[in-house]
Amino acid sequence: ANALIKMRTTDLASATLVERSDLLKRPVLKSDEMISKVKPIVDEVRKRGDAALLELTAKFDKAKLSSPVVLPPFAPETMQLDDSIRQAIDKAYANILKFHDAQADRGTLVVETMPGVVCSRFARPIARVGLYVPGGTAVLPSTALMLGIPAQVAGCKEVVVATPPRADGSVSPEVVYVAHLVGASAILKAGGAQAVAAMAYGTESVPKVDKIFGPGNQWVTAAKMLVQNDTDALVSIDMPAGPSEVLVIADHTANPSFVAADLLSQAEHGVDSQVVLVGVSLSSEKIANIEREVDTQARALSRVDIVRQSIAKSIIVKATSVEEAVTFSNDYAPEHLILHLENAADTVKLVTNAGSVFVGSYTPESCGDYASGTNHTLPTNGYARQFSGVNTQSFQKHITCQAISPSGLEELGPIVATLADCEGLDAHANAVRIRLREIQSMKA
Ligand code: HSO
Ligand code: ZN
Repeated sequence: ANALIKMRTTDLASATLVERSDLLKRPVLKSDEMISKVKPIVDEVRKRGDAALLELTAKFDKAKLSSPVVLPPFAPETMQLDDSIRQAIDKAYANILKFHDAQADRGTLVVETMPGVVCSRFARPIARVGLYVPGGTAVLPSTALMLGIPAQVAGCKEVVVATPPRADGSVSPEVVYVAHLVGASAILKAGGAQAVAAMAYGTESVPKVDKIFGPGNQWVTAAKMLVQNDTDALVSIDMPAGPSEVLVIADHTANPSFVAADLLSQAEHGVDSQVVLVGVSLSSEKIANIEREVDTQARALSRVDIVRQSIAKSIIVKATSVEEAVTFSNDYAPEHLILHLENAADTVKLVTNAGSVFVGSYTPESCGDYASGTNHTLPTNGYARQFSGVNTQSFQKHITCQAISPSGLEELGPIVATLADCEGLDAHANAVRIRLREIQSMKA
């Protein structure tokens, strides 16, 4: 227990291509194996509904419930909080609401592609959404805010907040309070694959949803992947989620204790969390200072046992320029990128892959995790290459629309008929020509 809490160090300059690509890898996720483990659970809930859900909740969460669902208005005694906590939640709610309200697509995009051919596009809310709020080693009311607020702003009709109950059958008052703030239509007292299945298929008491959001352990992630592929469930998911991660880029101006604190704030999430420090021409003295800070600060944390394991899997990478460091970061595509750099603001333009960026030494990731306004449900495991973090538009979908006038059809119709002929689709061509003839006869 007295071993140093220390990251492994590698030099980019001397790393081979194979070593470099190893550095970019995350601790392995065994998704196939997990999917076969969650399948029986998902099938049970699908077949036997509430009865299976209640049995599984008794088994996994040790909670004996008479009903898995709580409907609003939520009883005041179930959301009693210290004033300081309630005020902090209220402030976080206001900031997150402000940023996510600004993201809502409320307008209609209109383009007249040819005279008389008007194409448009507008957004509508996804009607029914399920928000998974993890329980387990930490209760995360912040996740309820991050998922509930964009759902509220988008105008989703049915918002189910799922979270594993405590052994006494209750839900943490913080989560109930947030569910109340965001106008949730139900709290589902269930966790894991069983909660995902209940929301994907619906049960006697749980409403079926159209899209499932939220982070979770391997069971939750595997269940989300499974139901998303079932055409009977007809449900989508926000993104494939993996263990949380951060990449910090630091130069000679960085404060070693801030850097260490940022690395540890991510490392405490779970034993699978990965943190990476990319140093830009750091002296060995500076690296030693950061390492000393990591060790000292880690020992004072209540979750030191988790941190010991995640830090052991983490790395320090030595780079010789900001460009080299950012190129490495872009290849890694981190969930969170923190820039402890002299020219942090200027460096943002070089970033091509990251879930969320934290600029300068006074911008800890913790602020984005809780209350600055940005969302903390972000792509992990390298998925920042092609996914955005959860945002208001994750709760909307776009509908396109068109309206063509007779003179517009005179222009466009022959083009369409030619293309339909070319594909051998006579009925398509007819749908145009029948109208063009009508237009001609009206003119005659
Ligand atoms: N860093 C986590 C979010 C979180 N942190 C919740 C604290 N509570 C994943 O982005
Ligand atoms: Zn966090």
